[in-house]
Amino acid sequence: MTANSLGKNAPPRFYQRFIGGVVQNHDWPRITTQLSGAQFQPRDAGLNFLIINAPIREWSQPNILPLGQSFVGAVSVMDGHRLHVLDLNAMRQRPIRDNPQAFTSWVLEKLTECLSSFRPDVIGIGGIITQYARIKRMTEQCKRIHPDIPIILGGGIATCMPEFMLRRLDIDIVVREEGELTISELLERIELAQPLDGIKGTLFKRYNGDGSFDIVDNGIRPQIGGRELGLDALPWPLRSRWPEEDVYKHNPIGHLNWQNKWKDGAATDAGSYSLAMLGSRGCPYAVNACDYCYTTYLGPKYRLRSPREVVNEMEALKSEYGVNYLHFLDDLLIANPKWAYELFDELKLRRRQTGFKIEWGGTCRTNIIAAEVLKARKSGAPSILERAYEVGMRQAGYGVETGSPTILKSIDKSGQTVDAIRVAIGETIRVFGYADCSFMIGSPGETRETVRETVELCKEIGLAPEVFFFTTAYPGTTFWQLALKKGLVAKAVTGKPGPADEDMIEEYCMRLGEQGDAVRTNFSDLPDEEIVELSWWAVKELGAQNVYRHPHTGDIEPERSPLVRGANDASL
Ligand code: B12
Repeated sequence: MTANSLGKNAPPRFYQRFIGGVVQNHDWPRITTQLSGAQFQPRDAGLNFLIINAPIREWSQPNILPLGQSFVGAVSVMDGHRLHVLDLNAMRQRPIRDNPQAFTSWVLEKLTECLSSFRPDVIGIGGIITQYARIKRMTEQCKRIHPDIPIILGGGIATCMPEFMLRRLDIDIVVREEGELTISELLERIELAQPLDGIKGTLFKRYNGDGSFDIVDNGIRPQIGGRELGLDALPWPLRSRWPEEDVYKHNPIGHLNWQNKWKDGAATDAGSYSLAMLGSRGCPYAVNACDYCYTTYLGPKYRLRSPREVVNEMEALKSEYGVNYLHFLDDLLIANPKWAYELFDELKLRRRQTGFKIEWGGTCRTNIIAAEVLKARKSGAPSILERAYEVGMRQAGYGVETGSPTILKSIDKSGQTVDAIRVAIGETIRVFGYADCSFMIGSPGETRETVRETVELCKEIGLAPEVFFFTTAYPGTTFWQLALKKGLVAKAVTGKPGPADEDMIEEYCMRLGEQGDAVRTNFSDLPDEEIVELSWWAVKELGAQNVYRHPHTGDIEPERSPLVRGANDASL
C-alpha cells in the first residue's frame, strides 16, 4: 500500500521522487505530523528495519533525539518497511556516573535481549565519531547474535572515514552523507535481494566467500536541494517512534539547559518541555574555513528549509508535545539575514493567524550578526536580535573559539574579527541577558599571551563563556590532516609524536569523548599540562559553565597532565 494507490501517483519508493537531489512534485504525500503517518502502511514484502541509537554523553541526561536517524526512519516507513527502534541512549534514562563497566554490560544486555526476541532483516546504526568505541562493541555483538543480518552504518562516524569503518567495524554497508534517499534505494535492493552496485551514497563489502572482502565505493549522491527544491519535500523526523514524549522532551536543551548543561543536564523546571529541530543543513563556511569543524558530513553545500515549512513544524511540535521551547541544532541557523527576517515575519504572521508563539534558540556567527547590528544602528531600526527576541528567540549560540586575532587566523575562522565579537556578543548580552559561547584552547600558535587576550576580551564585554574545550582533531576536518602531519594522533595514543598507522587511528577514535575532558591534539608549542592549566585559569577567571568535569574541576595540579584515556576508556 503506497501513496501511489491514493491516486497521487507518487513513485513507489521515496528516492524515485528526486532527480539530482531535486523533488519532482511537491504535492506527493509525506510524513509530517503524527496523523500524517497513518497513510503509510507496511507492505507484506516490506523489511523489518531496526535502527539502533548508541549511548552518547552518558554523564548527562539524554536530551536530544537522534534527528538524523528519525529522518531515515520516516523514509523507511513511507516506503512500506516495518521500522523498529532501539534507543539505548534514551533507555538509560539517567546520567551514568559510576561503573562504566556495568553500563557497558547493560548496553550489550539490552542489545542481546532485543535481538534475541526479534529478528530484523536489516540493522541500521548511526552516530558521531566520538561514539566509535561504543558502536564497535555493539556491532560486534549484533554479528555475534545474527551473523548474516546486514548492518548499515550512517551518520558523521560513517561519512568521515567510510573505508576505515568498513575495514575496522563489523558492518556491511556505509551510507555516506545524507541518508534519506540512499536508505530508500538501499532497502529496496536488500528487499529484492539485488546487488548493491551503483547505489549512490553507499560503500559496501563485496565478500569473496573466503572471509575476505573488497570494498566497493558507489560514489557520492547529489545533495538534496534547498527549500522547495528538496528539503521541504522531506518527511519530518518520525519522532513518535523514538521516546520523545517519555524521555527527550523532559530533559532540557539550549536555553532551558543553560544552568545544568555541564552538571548533569537535569531539568530546573519540571513543567518545561523542549525539543530539537533543524532549519538548515551544513554551513556556508563549510569549505576552506574553521579547520576544527566537521560541517561537510551532509555534503559541501549549505541549504535552508523555507521558513513556512519550519514554522509549520514548530507549530505542530507545540501542539503534539506541548513544548514551550525549541532548540535548532543547525551548525549555523542565522547565516542568511534575509532568510532570518523571513522566518521572523512568518512567526509574526502565524501568531496573528493562529495565536501560535513559542521560545526558541539557535546558532549565530559574530561577523554576520555584527554587520546587521551596525546596519540597524545606522538606520535606528531594531537590531536583528531584537527582532528575533520579539518572535521568541531566547538563546543565541556562538562558536567564538578565541579572542586572539592570531588564533582567529590560525584556525581560519574567516570573517570573525575581535570587533565583530565585541559588537555581536555585546548586543546578544543586551537583548538576551547572556550569550552562549564556546571557546577552545590548544590551537596552532596558542601561547599564554593569546589565552590572556581571550580572557581580557571576555572581561571587556562582560561575557561568561559556556565552555572551554581543548582543540581536538576529528576525522574529516582540516585539523585532522594537520594532526596527522604533526604526529599528534600517534602522540595522543603512544605519548610520542610520529606517523599514525590504522591501529593508532583506531585507538585514537576509541579514546574520543567530550573535547573538554582531555588534551588529545595540542597543536601549540606549549606543554599539554600548561594548556590544561591555562584552560582551568580561563574557566575560573570568567566563570565558565564547564567546571563540573575533570580537568576543569580544579581537582588536578597542572603538572599532572590529564593525557590519560578519555571518558571512553577500555572498560567499554
Ligand atoms: C545533536 C548534536 C550532538 C548531540 C548528540 C547527537 C546524537 N547523536 O545523539 C550531543 C549534544 C550529545 C553532541 C555532543 C558532541 N558533539 Co555534536 N552535534 C550535534 C549536532 C548539533 C546536530 C546533529 C544532527 O542532528 N544533525 C542533523 C542530521 C540531519 O544529520 P545526521 O544526524 O548526521 O543524519 C543524517 C546523516 O548523517 C545520515 N544518518 C545519520 N544517522 C544515520 C543512521 C543510518 C542507519 C543511516 C542509513 C543514515 C544515517 O542520514 C541523516 C539524514 O540525512 C551536530 C551539528 C549539526 N548541526 O549537524 C554536532 C556534531 C555532530 N557534534 C560534533 C561534536 C564534535 C561533538 C562533541 C565531541 C563536542 C564536545 N562537546 O565535545 C560532543 C561529543 C559528546 C560525546 N560524549 O561523545 C561534531 C561532529 C564531530 C564528528 N567529527 O563527527 C558536529 C558535526 C558539530 C561540528 N560541526 O563539528 N552533539
